[in-house]
Amino acid sequence: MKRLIGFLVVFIFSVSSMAHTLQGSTKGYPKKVVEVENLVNEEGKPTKLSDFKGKVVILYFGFTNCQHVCPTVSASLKRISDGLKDKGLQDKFQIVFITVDPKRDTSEVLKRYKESHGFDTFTFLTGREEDLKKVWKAYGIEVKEKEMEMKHGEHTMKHKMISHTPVITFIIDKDGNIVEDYKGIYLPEDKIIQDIEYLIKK
Ligand SMILES: [Cu+2]
Repeated sequence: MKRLIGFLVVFIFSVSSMAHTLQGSTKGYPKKVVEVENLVNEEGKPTKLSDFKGKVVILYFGFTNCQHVCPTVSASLKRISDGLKDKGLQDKFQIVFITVDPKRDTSEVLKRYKESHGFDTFTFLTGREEDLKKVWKAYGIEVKEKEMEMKHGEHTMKHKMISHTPVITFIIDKDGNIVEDYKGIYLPEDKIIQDIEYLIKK
């Protein structure tokens, strides 16, 4: 009887740890990540995605001057980060932001951005436009720059607007495979926390 109970406990435990299904879009995954070349982080230190091997990585693209989309995603990821920290998993994951605006998002700007928002579990990557273009393309991120005329009183000023589509957040497992993505601005935070906790413990 004892052996049977022991067996059942092990059985139920292994079934329950296997039972989690990733809740994002898994079509076309798992897929090995495309490595980034010649990028630096907010400290100006050369950084590659493989530096985070052994951790679950949340990868997304944006720019610090973005008015609506990126701040919404970043705030969501910060709450996800806090949720994972509450579970004691602060050393097991890494959030990676890659800029789509290398002209303005220098390491110094990114460092200030990181510190002023308390994004301590984030790293912010930038580099030369020619290197970033390859990365955007590999991840299907379309970046467009357009000039917009805006009226300020009697003056008309030209503003550079960057638009980036689609908004996509990639989840990368400990071995460097993209296993799923979440599209759109409003991330299902609880689901992502569950997915990442599962991938960390897997
Ligand atoms: Cu944005």
